[in-house]
Amino acid sequence: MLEKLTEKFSDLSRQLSGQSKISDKNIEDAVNEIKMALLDADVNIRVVRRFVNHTIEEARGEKVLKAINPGQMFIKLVHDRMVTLLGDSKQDLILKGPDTVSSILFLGLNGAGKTTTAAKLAARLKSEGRRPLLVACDLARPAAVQQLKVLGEQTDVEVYSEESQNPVKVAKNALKHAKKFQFNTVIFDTAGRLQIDADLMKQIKEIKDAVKPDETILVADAMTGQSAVDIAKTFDEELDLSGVILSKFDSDTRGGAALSLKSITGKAIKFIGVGEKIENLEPFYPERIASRILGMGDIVSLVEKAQETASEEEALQLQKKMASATFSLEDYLEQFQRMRKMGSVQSLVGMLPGLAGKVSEEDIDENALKREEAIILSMTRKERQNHRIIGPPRKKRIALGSGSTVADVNKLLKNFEKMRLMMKKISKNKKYQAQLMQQFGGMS
Ligand SMILES: Nc1nc2c(ncn2[C@@H]2O[C@H](COP(=O)(O)OP(=O)(O)OP(=O)(O)O)[C@@H](O)[C@H]2O)c(=O)[nH]1
Ligand SMILES: [Mg+2]
Repeated sequence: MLEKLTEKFSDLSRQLSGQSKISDKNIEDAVNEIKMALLDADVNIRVVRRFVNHTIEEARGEKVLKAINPGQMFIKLVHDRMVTLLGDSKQDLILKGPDTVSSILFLGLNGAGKTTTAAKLAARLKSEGRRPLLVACDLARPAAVQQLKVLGEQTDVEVYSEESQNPVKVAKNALKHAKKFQFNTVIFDTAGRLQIDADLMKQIKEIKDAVKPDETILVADAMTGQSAVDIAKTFDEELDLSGVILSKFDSDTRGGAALSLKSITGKAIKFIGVGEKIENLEPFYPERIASRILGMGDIVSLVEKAQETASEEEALQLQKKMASATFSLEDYLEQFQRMRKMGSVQSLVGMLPGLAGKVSEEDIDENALKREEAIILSMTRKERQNHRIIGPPRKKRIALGSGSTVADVNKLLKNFEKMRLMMKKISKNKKYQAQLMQQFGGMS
């Protein structure tokens, strides 16, 4: 997913993050590289220009915090702009309450992934407690109804179909069926065409007028880059989309569609398809994608932390501690309690350069973190400040106090020790960051 784009941006972030001074010339060079990377990713040229201009402007106006080097600050700025490009925040489907029938109309070109995505979404909504009904309105392709039925069986979602050549009629009857049998979310799968044509538009308009959907969703193939955006624009002008699902995001190495779509069409990407399986549909989180692209979620949170919670002095001290391996369990505890306050489950580890993108929020086991916290809380202050004094009797006491085992305590101490060493090496030698963190990522 987005391998090519990520590779370029991660390289750039790595170069920049080591820079202690940022001059106009640096900025210009970096911005030029960003420009090339975005164009290479098939991002719309207007979007690229705007991105570049804004970044330069902001970089010059930015107040640099003492605790963060200017390179890191600049990356944060690029990250934020990228989040904006991707659509700011996650956008949910807007459906009615469970006692009323909501409807979702799927449309898009041939082979974009409508039918598969309809089934994926139905399965997802079902797991969230809604009662979905899939409707086969693609009567153009003989096998289409059958395809949906198979998917319906797989997901245990009922499929409404009729022996008819009139999709509008099928759609209307499906709504009646839904009311009668208490389905509350009706998803209409429609026929695609090889390209946008008047016939296709007319047919979908008729269906749309008949069902008055709560959501009109375009399914577009992410791999087609800018042409996915052009398609979205045309469909939106004709049919007023409420959102887009980018399918085949797993196979998209460049990311041009995702990065251009919001600015060009004003429509949000609500989900991404990340594989052929039913469960391969994910909400679209601009923040996570941007962090992944930059490979620098770490620096972003470091800067955010410095800006939002810790004072500049505190952050500086923390960095020094990391560098000299005097970072104690007490600091560790304080850090992740602070993170929790900020509503993020990302552990301190996730803040370290090179690990970003490798650890997603889903990977972090919240329970494991709570266990760790319980263990550290069972230590005395002295033990937290110097974990080396913790011998077998202390371990036993800590295990008892935290409802864990001596093995758990050992594991925590071992991991902490490794992390400290790693922090020291990393802070000293930025070149090896990625490499080291790779090892570290495989440790737990
Ligand atoms: N890798 C990957 N493949 C996908 C994804 N979504 C759909 N596909 C595949 O794309 C192909 C076309 O999917 P369909 O759901 O049949 O597409 P459609 O838009 O309904 O096609 P028509 O009904 O013919 O217009 C299938 O082989 C799917 O398995 C995705 O997110 N990732
Ligand atoms: Mg189909």
